[in-house]
Amino acid sequence: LSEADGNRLFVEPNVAAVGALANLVRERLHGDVTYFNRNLHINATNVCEASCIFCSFARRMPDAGDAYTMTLDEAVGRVRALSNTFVTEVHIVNGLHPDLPFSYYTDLLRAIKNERPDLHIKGFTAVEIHYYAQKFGMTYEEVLVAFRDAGQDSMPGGGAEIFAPRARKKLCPDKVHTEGWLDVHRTAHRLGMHSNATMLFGSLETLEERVDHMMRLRTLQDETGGFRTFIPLRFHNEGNRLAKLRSPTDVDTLRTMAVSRLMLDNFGHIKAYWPMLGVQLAQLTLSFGCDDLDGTVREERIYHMAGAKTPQQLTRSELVALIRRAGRIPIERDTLYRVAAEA
Ligand code: V47
Repeated sequence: LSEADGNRLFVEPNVAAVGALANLVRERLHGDVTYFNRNLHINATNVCEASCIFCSFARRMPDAGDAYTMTLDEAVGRVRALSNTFVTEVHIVNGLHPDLPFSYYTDLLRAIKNERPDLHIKGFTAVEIHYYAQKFGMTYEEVLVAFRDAGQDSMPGGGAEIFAPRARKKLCPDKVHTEGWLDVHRTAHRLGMHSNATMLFGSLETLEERVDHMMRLRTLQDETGGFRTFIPLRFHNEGNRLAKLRSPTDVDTLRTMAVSRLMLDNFGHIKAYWPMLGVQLAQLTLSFGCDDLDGTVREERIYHMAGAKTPQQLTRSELVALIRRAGRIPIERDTLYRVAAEA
């Protein structure tokens, strides 16, 4: 599909038809299968130098009342607490802390691997990699190789926001620019690492800028083939400087999922990240192009601080039941979509 086709899909009045087209592609690729995993999230610090106007999680100053930075022991304690629990993945995303040494991150990776060698570490967004490269005078490759050697297995898709310069300048003026974000992922793919990509939708971007975002990802994926999953992230408006904007409607959300599935023909998976959607809407997305619900999650901070009313975690049996109720077949996967256990 061309960029013009993408724009047309966003304004086509018959949203059900757009959804049906996306469902066709989704079922061609995955049949009724819907993936989920058992994972945990660690946000080791909320101290962040960046001033993204949509963010409710970051604290600019390390001494702000509710700023926190976990000690290595505290962070590893999150993993240790699950030593008798089946989990396959830890998702690590942190603020851009101005004072932590490079060794904080490599020690964190090593300590988690040491505690649970079987756990896949999907950690550090392109924004973080770019920040450390600048701060410590390293190339993207040097940071990624050091992290990989310390235990990083793949990269999450965060920090992409909206690539179009007009919107990006407003949303996140002082974090990695579009070319940098793409180049970190290009480098990771070259080193043999897989990664995901996100899009923050429904704040102040235009519909054309959403399509532009997808086109840029599709082009890089044609070049490298290293992306696993695309995750459209629905904007939440509480506790940030965009509080006067409404969050996107459910219909807009379903349409955005569907257009993503249709435009990103070279992405294997479209993920409906349930903590930001709510369970019922997440179920509906499974007929609008999505084939993955992420995981059990446990303790999510970024969305809950922005007003998400979803639970902090879902159990495996809750995930299985909600996928079955949506008429799909649940498959528990690992991060790389290998079957971890059949539900
Ligand atoms: O990059 C921050 C987003 C992202 C808000 O790779 C917001 O599997 C909406 O990237 N409203 C981080 N969104 C989370 C993320 C992610 C999540 C789940 C799975 C994966 C994966 C990646 O959260 C940020 C930003 O785009 N975000 N604040 C907000 N108020």
